[in-house]
Amino acid sequence: MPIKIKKGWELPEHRATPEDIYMNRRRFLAAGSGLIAAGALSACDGEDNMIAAQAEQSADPSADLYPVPRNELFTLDRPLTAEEDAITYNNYYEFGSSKSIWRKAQALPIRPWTVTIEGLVERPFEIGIEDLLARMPLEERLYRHRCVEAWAMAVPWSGFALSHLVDLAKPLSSAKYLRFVSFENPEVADGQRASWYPWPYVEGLTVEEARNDLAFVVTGLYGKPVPKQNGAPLRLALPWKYGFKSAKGLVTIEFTDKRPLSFWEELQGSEYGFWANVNPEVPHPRWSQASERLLGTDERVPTQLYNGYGAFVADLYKGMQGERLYM
Ligand SMILES: Nc1nc2c(c(=O)[nH]1)N[C@H]1C(S)=C(S)[C@@H](COP(=O)(O)O)O[C@H]1N2
Ligand SMILES: [Mo]
Repeated sequence: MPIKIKKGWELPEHRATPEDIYMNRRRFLAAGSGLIAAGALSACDGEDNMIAAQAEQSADPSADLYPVPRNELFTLDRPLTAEEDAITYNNYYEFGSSKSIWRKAQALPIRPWTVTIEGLVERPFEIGIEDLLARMPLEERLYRHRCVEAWAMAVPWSGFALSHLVDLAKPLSSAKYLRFVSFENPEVADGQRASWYPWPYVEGLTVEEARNDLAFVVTGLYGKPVPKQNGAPLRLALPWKYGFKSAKGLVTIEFTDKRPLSFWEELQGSEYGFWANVNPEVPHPRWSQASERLLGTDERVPTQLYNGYGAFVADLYKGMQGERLYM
């Protein structure tokens, strides 16, 4: 790695708690009293943007699909994170390296949105987001989320099991991996004008991981379409892995026989690998992974192996001693 690039998540993350979460709180609550207020409050401060963001969410053509039935198989060991925290504290480097990108993310056009399925499949195809939503069995799941930076949340995602999308894609038996590619649009995403990042954002899974019950494609959050800052219209939720694996704003899924090189692995392979399974006993080279900070309350709780999801996924990694499974 010739150059060492400072990433947001290299900063001590307690310093990154954005004051604006608290500053936005009052107006956020006011927004609940009716979107009619949005017009009346159009003076240009950030708090009004929150109202605008919520208006966009309810203008989302998929809004009528939500809420969807909850799958009770997935339970939590902690309270849900407050919605306002989960949707105003984000990682989305396309829009910058700070946690406060939710305003900027509103610039991303999410309709029309086409997903391309390509590579080692019976027949490559493109599918529009509306069509995809209509074909997939939508459900809600309460999942924990553990960022490699050691903050964590617990949220109700809506979406569908990734295995359904794998079935739709009909991969050939030669396909061993899925390569997920996020949108590329530097005109609206100014983080993508920074040329030292290997855009677009790429992530990967084995086909076996993608077929695991836990692997989830997200289309909604808190019973509504997923906000742009959280990855609309389509992102992953892989709760046993560090958060960077759960790529947002997906436009392409390629089936391949080569292990994909992910965005962070390409930037800093000594610190961010392919497997990235959560393990409190394997520290990041520059910080401990033993505990995590809950968004909103700032409570510190112990981190669990596979983020507590070992019963679902531990078998995937049996007998893989040679691999760097936990970073
Ligand atoms: N395309 C894209 N996907 C991404 C990221 C990103 O920068 N770009 N950040 C990742 C990281 S590090 C985390 S922790 C989660 C954050 O998801 P959230 O903002 O919904 O909590 O998104 C992941 N997906
Ligand atoms: Mo993360």
